[in-house]
Amino acid sequence: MVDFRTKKLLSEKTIEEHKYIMQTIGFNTFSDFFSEQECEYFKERLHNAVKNYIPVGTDRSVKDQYLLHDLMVNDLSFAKTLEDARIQQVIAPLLGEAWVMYAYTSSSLPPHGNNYGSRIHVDSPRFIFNYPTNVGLLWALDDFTVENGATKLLPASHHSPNLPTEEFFEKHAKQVTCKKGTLLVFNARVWHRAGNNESDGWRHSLTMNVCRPYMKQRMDWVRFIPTSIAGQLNDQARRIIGYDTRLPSSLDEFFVADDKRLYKSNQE
Ligand SMILES: O=C(O)CCC(=O)C(=O)O
Repeated sequence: MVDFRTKKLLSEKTIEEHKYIMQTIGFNTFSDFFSEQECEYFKERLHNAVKNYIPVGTDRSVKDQYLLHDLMVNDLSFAKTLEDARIQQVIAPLLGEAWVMYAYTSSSLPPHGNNYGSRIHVDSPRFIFNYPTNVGLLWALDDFTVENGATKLLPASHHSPNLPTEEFFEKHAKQVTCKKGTLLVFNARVWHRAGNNESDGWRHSLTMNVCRPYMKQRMDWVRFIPTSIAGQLNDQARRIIGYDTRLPSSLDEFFVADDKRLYKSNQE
Protein backbone atom coordinates (compact mmCIF):
# COMPACT_ATOMS: atom_id res chain seq x y z
CA MET A 1 0.00 0.00 0.00
CA VAL A 2 1.40 3.43 -0.92
CA ASP A 3 1.69 5.85 2.01
CA PHE A 4 0.94 9.29 0.59
CA ARG A 5 1.27 10.98 3.98
CA THR A 6 5.07 10.87 3.70
CA LYS A 7 5.31 12.80 0.41
CA LYS A 8 7.34 16.03 0.39
CA LEU A 9 5.13 19.12 0.18
CA LEU A 10 5.20 21.48 -2.81
CA SER A 11 6.94 24.83 -2.29
CA GLU A 12 5.05 28.10 -1.77
CA LYS A 13 6.50 29.42 -5.02
CA THR A 14 5.16 26.41 -6.93
CA ILE A 15 1.68 27.00 -5.49
CA GLU A 16 1.78 30.74 -6.28
CA GLU A 17 2.70 29.94 -9.91
CA HIS A 18 0.02 27.26 -10.02
CA LYS A 19 -2.68 29.73 -8.94
CA TYR A 20 -1.73 32.16 -11.70
CA ILE A 21 -1.51 29.45 -14.36
CA MET A 22 -4.91 28.07 -13.34
CA GLN A 23 -6.51 31.50 -13.48
CA THR A 24 -5.05 32.40 -16.87
CA ILE A 25 -4.42 29.21 -18.87
CA GLY A 26 -6.73 26.91 -16.87
CA PHE A 27 -4.53 23.82 -16.54
CA ASN A 28 -1.16 22.90 -15.05
CA THR A 29 1.04 19.84 -14.58
CA PHE A 30 3.18 18.53 -11.72
CA SER A 31 5.78 15.94 -12.73
CA ASP A 32 6.87 13.03 -10.49
CA PHE A 33 3.69 13.13 -8.43
CA PHE A 34 3.73 9.32 -8.41
CA SER A 35 6.98 7.33 -8.62
CA GLU A 36 7.44 4.66 -11.33
CA GLN A 37 6.71 1.90 -8.83
CA GLU A 38 3.55 3.65 -7.69
CA CYS A 39 2.39 3.96 -11.31
CA GLU A 40 2.99 0.24 -11.87
CA TYR A 41 1.18 -0.62 -8.63
CA PHE A 42 -1.94 1.35 -9.55
CA LYS A 43 -1.82 0.35 -13.20
CA GLU A 44 -1.96 -3.33 -12.38
CA ARG A 45 -4.95 -2.83 -10.08
CA LEU A 46 -6.72 -0.56 -12.57
CA HIS A 47 -6.07 -2.92 -15.47
CA ASN A 48 -7.63 -5.81 -13.55
CA ALA A 49 -10.65 -3.68 -12.65
CA VAL A 50 -11.13 -2.71 -16.33
CA LYS A 51 -10.87 -6.38 -17.38
CA ASN A 52 -13.42 -7.46 -14.78
CA TYR A 53 -15.91 -4.62 -15.46
CA ILE A 54 -19.43 -5.77 -16.26
CA PRO A 55 -21.77 -3.02 -17.61
CA VAL A 56 -25.07 -2.85 -15.71
CA GLY A 57 -27.07 -2.85 -18.94
CA THR A 58 -27.60 0.81 -19.87
CA ASP A 59 -25.93 2.56 -22.82
CA ARG A 60 -24.00 4.84 -20.49
CA SER A 61 -22.63 1.90 -18.50
CA VAL A 62 -21.23 0.51 -21.76
CA LYS A 63 -19.79 3.91 -22.79
CA ASP A 64 -18.12 4.18 -19.37
CA GLN A 65 -16.39 0.79 -19.55
CA TYR A 66 -12.98 2.51 -19.56
CA LEU A 67 -14.01 5.16 -17.01
CA LEU A 68 -14.60 3.23 -13.82
CA HIS A 69 -16.60 4.98 -11.11
CA ASP A 70 -16.20 2.70 -8.10
CA LEU A 71 -12.46 2.03 -7.77
CA MET A 72 -12.22 3.19 -4.16
CA VAL A 73 -15.41 1.40 -3.22
CA ASN A 74 -13.64 -1.91 -3.83
CA ASP A 75 -10.00 -1.17 -3.14
CA LEU A 76 -8.53 0.77 -0.20
CA SER A 77 -5.35 1.61 -2.12
CA PHE A 78 -7.24 4.02 -4.44
CA ALA A 79 -8.92 5.68 -1.44
CA LYS A 80 -5.45 6.21 0.07
CA THR A 81 -4.61 8.66 -2.77
CA LEU A 82 -6.94 11.11 -0.97
CA GLU A 83 -4.52 11.22 1.98
CA ASP A 84 -1.90 13.04 -0.10
CA ALA A 85 -1.41 16.51 1.46
CA ARG A 86 -0.17 17.84 -1.90
CA ILE A 87 -3.65 17.57 -3.43
CA GLN A 88 -4.89 19.82 -0.64
CA GLN A 89 -2.11 22.30 -1.49
CA VAL A 90 -3.10 22.23 -5.16
CA ILE A 91 -6.90 22.43 -4.79
CA ALA A 92 -7.49 24.59 -1.67
CA PRO A 93 -6.29 27.82 -3.36
CA LEU A 94 -8.85 27.21 -6.13
CA LEU A 95 -11.94 25.91 -4.29
CA GLY A 96 -11.31 26.74 -0.61
CA GLU A 97 -9.99 24.55 2.19
CA ALA A 98 -13.09 22.35 2.57
CA TRP A 99 -13.45 21.12 -1.06
CA VAL A 100 -14.88 17.64 -1.60
CA MET A 101 -14.84 14.89 -4.21
CA TYR A 102 -17.50 15.07 -6.90
CA ALA A 103 -16.32 11.92 -8.73
CA TYR A 104 -13.31 9.61 -8.69
CA THR A 105 -12.88 7.80 -11.96
CA SER A 106 -10.23 6.33 -14.24
CA SER A 107 -9.58 7.06 -17.88
CA SER A 108 -8.07 4.19 -19.84
CA LEU A 109 -7.59 4.12 -23.60
CA PRO A 110 -7.41 0.61 -25.07
CA PRO A 111 -4.85 -0.17 -27.80
CA HIS A 112 -6.03 1.40 -31.09
CA GLY A 113 -9.09 2.86 -29.42
CA ASN A 114 -10.52 5.67 -27.35
CA ASN A 115 -13.16 6.19 -24.64
CA TYR A 116 -16.18 8.33 -23.82
CA GLY A 117 -13.80 11.14 -22.75
CA SER A 118 -12.56 11.44 -26.35
CA ARG A 119 -15.41 13.79 -27.33
CA ILE A 120 -14.78 17.54 -26.85
CA HIS A 121 -16.34 18.29 -23.47
CA VAL A 122 -16.17 20.13 -20.15
CA ASP A 123 -16.51 18.44 -16.76
CA SER A 124 -18.93 20.93 -15.23
CA PRO A 125 -22.18 22.14 -16.83
CA ARG A 126 -22.24 25.54 -15.13
CA PHE A 127 -20.32 28.55 -16.40
CA ILE A 128 -19.64 31.24 -13.80
CA PHE A 129 -17.06 33.71 -15.02
CA ASN A 130 -13.95 33.82 -12.83
CA TYR A 131 -15.42 31.44 -10.22
CA PRO A 132 -14.38 27.79 -10.55
CA THR A 133 -16.84 25.35 -9.00
CA ASN A 134 -15.13 22.14 -10.17
CA VAL A 135 -11.54 21.16 -10.87
CA GLY A 136 -10.24 18.02 -12.58
CA LEU A 137 -7.20 16.00 -11.56
CA LEU A 138 -5.62 13.34 -13.76
CA TRP A 139 -2.76 11.12 -12.60
CA ALA A 140 -0.97 9.72 -15.69
CA LEU A 141 -0.02 6.10 -14.99
CA ASP A 142 1.64 5.69 -18.41
CA ASP A 143 3.79 8.10 -20.38
CA PHE A 144 1.30 10.28 -22.25
CA THR A 145 2.40 10.63 -25.88
CA VAL A 146 0.91 11.89 -29.14
CA GLU A 147 0.75 8.26 -30.29
CA ASN A 148 -1.12 6.86 -27.27
CA GLY A 149 -3.65 9.68 -26.97
CA ALA A 150 -2.35 12.24 -24.47
CA THR A 151 -5.09 14.60 -23.25
CA LYS A 152 -5.81 17.68 -25.39
CA LEU A 153 -6.94 20.90 -23.68
CA LEU A 154 -7.90 24.27 -25.14
CA PRO A 155 -5.88 26.90 -23.22
CA ALA A 156 -7.92 29.60 -21.42
CA SER A 157 -11.23 28.18 -22.71
CA HIS A 158 -12.71 28.28 -19.19
CA HIS A 159 -13.24 31.99 -19.91
CA SER A 160 -15.92 31.20 -22.53
CA PRO A 161 -19.18 29.24 -22.19
CA ASN A 162 -19.14 28.22 -25.86
CA LEU A 163 -18.38 24.79 -27.28
CA PRO A 164 -15.56 25.27 -29.83
CA THR A 165 -15.91 23.67 -33.24
CA GLU A 166 -13.91 20.52 -33.95
CA GLU A 167 -11.73 22.49 -36.37
CA PHE A 168 -11.05 25.34 -33.92
CA PHE A 169 -10.34 22.92 -31.08
CA GLU A 170 -7.88 20.84 -33.09
CA LYS A 171 -6.11 23.97 -34.35
CA HIS A 172 -5.64 25.62 -30.94
CA ALA A 173 -5.67 22.81 -28.34
CA LYS A 174 -2.49 21.78 -26.55
CA GLN A 175 -1.80 18.07 -26.27
CA VAL A 176 -0.28 17.51 -22.84
CA THR A 177 2.44 14.93 -23.40
CA CYS A 178 4.14 13.98 -20.13
CA LYS A 179 5.97 11.25 -18.22
CA LYS A 180 4.05 8.68 -16.20
CA GLY A 181 3.53 9.88 -12.64
CA THR A 182 2.59 13.42 -13.75
CA LEU A 183 -0.48 15.07 -12.21
CA LEU A 184 -2.56 17.21 -14.58
CA VAL A 185 -4.85 19.72 -12.87
CA PHE A 186 -7.48 21.57 -14.93
CA ASN A 187 -10.38 23.93 -14.44
CA ALA A 188 -13.37 21.70 -15.23
CA ARG A 189 -14.67 24.38 -17.63
CA VAL A 190 -11.63 24.00 -19.90
CA TRP A 191 -12.77 22.25 -23.10
CA HIS A 192 -10.78 19.07 -23.47
CA ARG A 193 -10.75 15.51 -24.78
CA ALA A 194 -8.71 12.33 -24.53
CA GLY A 195 -6.72 11.73 -27.71
CA ASN A 196 -6.94 8.57 -29.84
CA ASN A 197 -4.67 5.74 -28.84
CA GLU A 198 -2.87 4.63 -32.02
CA SER A 199 -0.38 2.46 -30.11
CA ASP A 200 -0.37 -1.28 -29.34
CA GLY A 201 -0.56 -0.70 -25.55
CA TRP A 202 -3.06 0.64 -23.04
CA ARG A 203 -2.90 4.26 -21.81
CA HIS A 204 -4.08 4.30 -18.20
CA SER A 205 -4.84 7.16 -15.80
CA LEU A 206 -6.75 7.92 -12.63
CA THR A 207 -8.99 10.97 -12.56
CA MET A 208 -10.90 12.91 -9.94
CA ASN A 209 -13.36 15.79 -10.23
CA VAL A 210 -13.59 17.93 -7.11
CA CYS A 211 -16.07 20.65 -6.17
CA ARG A 212 -17.02 23.24 -3.57
CA PRO A 213 -18.15 21.69 -0.28
CA TYR A 214 -21.71 23.03 -0.40
CA MET A 215 -22.41 21.34 -3.74
CA LYS A 216 -23.98 17.94 -4.34
CA GLN A 217 -21.51 15.18 -5.12
CA ARG A 218 -22.07 12.77 -8.02
CA MET A 219 -22.52 9.88 -5.59
CA ASP A 220 -23.40 9.71 -1.93
CA TRP A 221 -19.81 8.66 -1.31
CA VAL A 222 -20.24 8.38 2.47
CA ARG A 223 -22.81 5.64 1.94
CA PHE A 224 -21.23 4.15 -1.20
CA ILE A 225 -17.70 3.62 0.20
CA PRO A 226 -17.83 0.88 2.83
CA THR A 227 -16.87 1.89 6.35
CA SER A 228 -14.26 -0.89 6.26
CA ILE A 229 -12.43 1.34 3.74
CA ALA A 230 -13.37 4.85 4.96
CA GLY A 231 -12.53 3.82 8.54
CA GLN A 232 -8.88 3.34 7.54
CA LEU A 233 -8.44 6.86 6.15
CA ASN A 234 -7.09 10.07 7.68
CA ASP A 235 -9.19 13.20 8.33
CA GLN A 236 -8.31 14.82 5.01
CA ALA A 237 -9.44 11.80 2.99
CA ARG A 238 -12.66 11.46 4.99
CA ARG A 239 -13.46 15.14 4.51
CA ILE A 240 -12.89 14.80 0.73
CA ILE A 241 -15.28 11.83 0.68
CA GLY A 242 -17.91 14.01 2.35
CA TYR A 243 -17.84 13.13 6.04
CA ASP A 244 -17.90 16.84 7.05
CA THR A 245 -20.89 17.70 4.82
CA ARG A 246 -23.42 15.02 5.76
CA LEU A 247 -27.00 16.12 6.39
CA PRO A 248 -28.76 15.43 9.68
CA SER A 249 -31.79 13.19 9.20
CA SER A 250 -33.46 13.89 12.58
CA LEU A 251 -33.61 16.62 15.22
CA ASP A 252 -31.45 14.44 17.42
CA GLU A 253 -28.75 14.54 14.77
CA PHE A 254 -29.26 18.30 14.27
CA PHE A 255 -29.13 19.47 17.90
CA VAL A 256 -25.65 18.26 18.79
CA ALA A 257 -22.45 19.84 20.10
CA ASP A 258 -20.29 21.57 17.45
CA ASP A 259 -17.69 18.82 17.37
CA LYS A 260 -20.40 16.22 16.65
CA ARG A 261 -22.02 18.12 13.77
CA LEU A 262 -22.50 16.08 10.60
CA TYR A 263 -22.44 19.24 8.48
CA LYS A 264 -19.52 21.19 9.85
CA SER A 265 -19.54 25.00 9.84
CA ASN A 266 -17.58 27.12 7.35
CA GLN A 267 -18.29 25.04 4.24
CA GLU A 268 -17.73 28.02 1.92
O1 LIG B 1 -8.25 10.57 -20.46
C1 LIG B 1 -8.08 11.70 -20.85
O2 LIG B 1 -7.10 12.02 -21.53
C2 LIG B 1 -9.11 12.77 -20.57
C3 LIG B 1 -10.01 12.44 -19.44
C4 LIG B 1 -11.23 13.29 -19.45
O3 LIG B 1 -11.71 13.71 -20.46
C5 LIG B 1 -11.87 13.63 -18.18
O4 LIG B 1 -11.40 13.22 -17.12
O5 LIG B 1 -12.87 14.36 -18.23
